Amino acid sequence: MSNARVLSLVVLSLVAFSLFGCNEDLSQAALPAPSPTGAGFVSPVPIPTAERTTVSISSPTVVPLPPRPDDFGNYAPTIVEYLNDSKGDEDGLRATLESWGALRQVTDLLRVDVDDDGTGELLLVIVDPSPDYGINARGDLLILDREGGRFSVAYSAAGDTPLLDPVLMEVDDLNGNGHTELAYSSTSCGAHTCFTTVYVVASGTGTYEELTGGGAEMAYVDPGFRDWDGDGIRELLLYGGTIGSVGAGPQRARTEVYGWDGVAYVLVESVYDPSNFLYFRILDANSAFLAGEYDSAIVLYREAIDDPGLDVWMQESEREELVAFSRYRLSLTYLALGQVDQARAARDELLAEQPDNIYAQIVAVLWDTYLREGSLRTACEEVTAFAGSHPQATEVLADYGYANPTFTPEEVCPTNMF
Ligand SMILES: [Ca+2]
Ligand SMILES: [Ca+2]
Ligand SMILES: [Ca+2]
Repeated sequence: MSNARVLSLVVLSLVAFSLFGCNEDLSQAALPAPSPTGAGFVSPVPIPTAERTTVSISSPTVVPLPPRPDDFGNYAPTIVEYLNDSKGDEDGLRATLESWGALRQVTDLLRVDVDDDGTGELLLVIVDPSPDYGINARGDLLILDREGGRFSVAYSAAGDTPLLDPVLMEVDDLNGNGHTELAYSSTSCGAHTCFTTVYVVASGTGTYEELTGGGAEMAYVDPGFRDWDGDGIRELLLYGGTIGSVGAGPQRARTEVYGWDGVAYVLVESVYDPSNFLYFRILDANSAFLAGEYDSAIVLYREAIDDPGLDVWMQESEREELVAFSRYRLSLTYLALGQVDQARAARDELLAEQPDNIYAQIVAVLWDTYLREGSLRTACEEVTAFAGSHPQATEVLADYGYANPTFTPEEVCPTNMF
């Protein structure tokens, strides 16, 4: 078991102890975070903290606790000044921040070695307690380092712009490169939806470089680190993504997996929860088609056509439109595979079953051009031109809410596939 893991057990015990009310000071400090994403990974977190109680910087000097500055931008300088005046009085700092209302969790003030130099830094997650901000509490994550006997801000997550609703997630070697990283999140809420952004920062190298390219964001997310692919190194997983508004359209939750590529955390996989909406069967078929996975696309288009148990979003007329689109796409996909007989059968099925649908005209344009020119690319260009002058062609997939993709004439027959 790694040192960090041992230490994480200490803090878990500490938090559990406070939650059971056995320690008055800690239970008072463990204030509930006013975060709408409070479920899940918010607290407790696996953070090595034992140094907080085992390492003493020096003999503190008793100085008066500073009053809360009016401007949140002055919190950090005031904290640094207090630490220098008091010669590093951590208990006094905790009392100060609690008196300000700036600490939401007992684990929001830690002594932990984030830069791997063998000495603990002070890690603070603070918020502006102004009730004006509510769930969008303005805050910061600070690393205060001490060199030459003086404290200074080694890292500020907020920088010039306050970090909304900050939550510390991890202090650990997350990517297995032998150096410690910090992971934290920030959540901001609009009228309908809260978005959480997760940041990973290389702290053990001392550079405090952000490793996710500006943050990994998702709506209503439950973020955490877990070994997704079984290689022994944890990935960043964001699960959620649904938006709290009817206008958003039909939705399905998804898991986004951010993996370490040796330089940064990059999105390596996006996996949707199963959904019984016909619309999503079409989207999955379209994705398979665009990926050149024609066999999968055929299976999915066929399901969309043949399975009456798939749900429509608003009205039954969607089924008519989406089935016609699927029959057209089935014919196109078989053509892409060079399976002309099956392609013709799909075309004939559409012409026979839904002769009045716009996609009966589109499949006719496709085939007329294909047989005349012998080029699927040219046929696709003709379809694109036709779709550009017939809005019904794109309306079938364009009206599923703002959480879902648009659909353009160029997407009716993706010419660049051929
Ligand atoms: Ca250190
Ligand atoms: Ca690392
Ligand atoms: Ca892994």
